[in-house]
Amino acid sequence: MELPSYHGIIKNKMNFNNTRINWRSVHDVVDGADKIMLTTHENPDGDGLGSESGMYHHLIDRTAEVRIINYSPLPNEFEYLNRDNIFEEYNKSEHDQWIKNVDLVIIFDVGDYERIREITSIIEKYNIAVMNIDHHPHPNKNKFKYNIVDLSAAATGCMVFDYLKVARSGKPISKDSLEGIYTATMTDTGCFRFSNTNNKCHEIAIEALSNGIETHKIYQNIYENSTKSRMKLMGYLLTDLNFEMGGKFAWFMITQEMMKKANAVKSDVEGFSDMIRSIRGVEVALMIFQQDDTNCRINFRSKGEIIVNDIAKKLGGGGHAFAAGAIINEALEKATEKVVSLTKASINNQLNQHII
Ligand SMILES: [Mn+2]
Repeated sequence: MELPSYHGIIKNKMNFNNTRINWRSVHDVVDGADKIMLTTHENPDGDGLGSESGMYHHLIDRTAEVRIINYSPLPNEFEYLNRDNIFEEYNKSEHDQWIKNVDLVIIFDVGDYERIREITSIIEKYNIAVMNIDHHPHPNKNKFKYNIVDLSAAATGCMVFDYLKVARSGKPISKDSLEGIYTATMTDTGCFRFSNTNNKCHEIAIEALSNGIETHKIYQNIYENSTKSRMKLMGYLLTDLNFEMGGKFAWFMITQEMMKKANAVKSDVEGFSDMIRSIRGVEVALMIFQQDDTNCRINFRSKGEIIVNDIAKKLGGGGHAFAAGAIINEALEKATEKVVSLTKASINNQLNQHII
């Protein structure tokens, strides 16, 4: 049954699904838990990791047991958030024993619940209460006991900031927490450049700087840490860029062969679609990444005129209006054909509507 659209607390299911969030009620739930696990999606980004770290450093002083357990390992560029070795990579035999007695799992920035991968099995097996804190759209009918969604938040980290303002009732947010929250905000706004950047993002930046956080070092850790392989790969894709629709639509492929030639790994692929979107005249950038012979990951970035998440949704994925993605279970050629023609049709459609 679909829940009514006014949300709030419905029976014992909390559902702030893009409605005004009562952080006090959220706090009551979190504060009532003695054993909390924090997690985020596979291939985690600065927002997921920063949100976890922001929340962790708050909870560690007040919750009996709290751990961050992620499906994927911590990417190198975020190692600075891991001074206290707070990030653990999920391992069934090592973690399930602990997870099964957890009171509350908080998932950050997940977009789609399935993106915590295998961790869903243990959660469901022991029927553990899950809180979703996210700025991606979720249906009202979802697997979360507590669904806390704010689509207007530039980053999930901004929601953690909101939460801590209430949860700490006036006590300042710690420097360690702010480092995570700043990381989340900076990365999800493309360093305060994207259209989602709002006052709160800059308030977070001010608070981080006031607390002595060296924001330029965070930037350097994440963005001036490119591997040589990544640069090589960039060279390959730049020589093979495709422009369509008078240059409004740019797309490129990353094949397994290119990966091999560049000696690149998965994490080297991040950020390319943002880069291609930055080209003058390009409204939509699309990456098609051949993960293996039967499987491609696609990634859309839009400058803000063209909505791209409905194309991603059609292909079984999702995301934000202007930044979305999907996995297509097809070989590269077929996947490319499909996604390029769908995207062209969608852009055409939207441009025609704009004219009228
Ligand atoms: Mn995010």
